[in-house]
Amino acid sequence: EVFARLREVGDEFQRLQMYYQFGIDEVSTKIAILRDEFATMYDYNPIEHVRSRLKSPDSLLSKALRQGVDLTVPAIRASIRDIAGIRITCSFVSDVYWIAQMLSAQPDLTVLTTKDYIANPKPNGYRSLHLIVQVPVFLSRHTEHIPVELQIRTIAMDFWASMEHKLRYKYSADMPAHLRAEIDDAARVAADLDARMSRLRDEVRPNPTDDLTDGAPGAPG
Ligand code: 0O2
Repeated sequence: EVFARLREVGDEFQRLQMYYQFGIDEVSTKIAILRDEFATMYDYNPIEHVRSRLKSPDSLLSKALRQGVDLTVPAIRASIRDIAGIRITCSFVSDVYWIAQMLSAQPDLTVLTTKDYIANPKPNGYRSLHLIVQVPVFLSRHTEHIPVELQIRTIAMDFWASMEHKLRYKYSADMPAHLRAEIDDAARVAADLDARMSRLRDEVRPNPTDDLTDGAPGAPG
């Protein structure tokens, strides 16, 4: 009896993983299309790297336990929105908003939440634009609506976040004060670098993505 139940749960989780991978595949294709179209039409690439990941069963389980979510597939699906994650890295801040706007405007994507940690950085200096978008995945017998977490950021934001993540992981709760101060300072330097790079780029040539996001909500001036 117990064995049969365990097997059932195992199968359910495997199916869950597959659906979320399909969600990643759908949104990744959209990103690749925008990237290729832009490279062809404007000889300009607003996207530097794209990386995707499916949350591992271990980290899914520990997040569910941490948040007091019932350990059932429906409860996990309803409460944990970053099972599928895609991180997009751009050169310039304006490109970050451009990608977000292009994806949000697609009729089959529904934006569930937006967290703009660029306009409002976290207290530790973390900057990034986070969107949870829901994409339909058409299967043989039914349609699944899959949430995908997008983290869109510049190279400088990404560099800072990966360093901060490593240090936080290494020191967990007791980060020495001088490291905390270094991280704060590095966040300021990264934000300054983004501002300088945007100014330099504007000198070289107007960015094609600027025209397309002119007057868009959330797009910087
Ligand atoms: P991992 O290992 O990267 O997946 P929650 O998703 O519930 O934890 P919240 O507030 O709903 O938290 O989500 P939020 O603030 O949008 O952030 C979720 C993800 O953003 C994190 O996932 C990190 O990847 C990244 N992030 C957020 N804040 C920071 C930060 O201060 N430093 C760094 N380096 N990354 C950050 P996970 O699941 O925490 O980690």
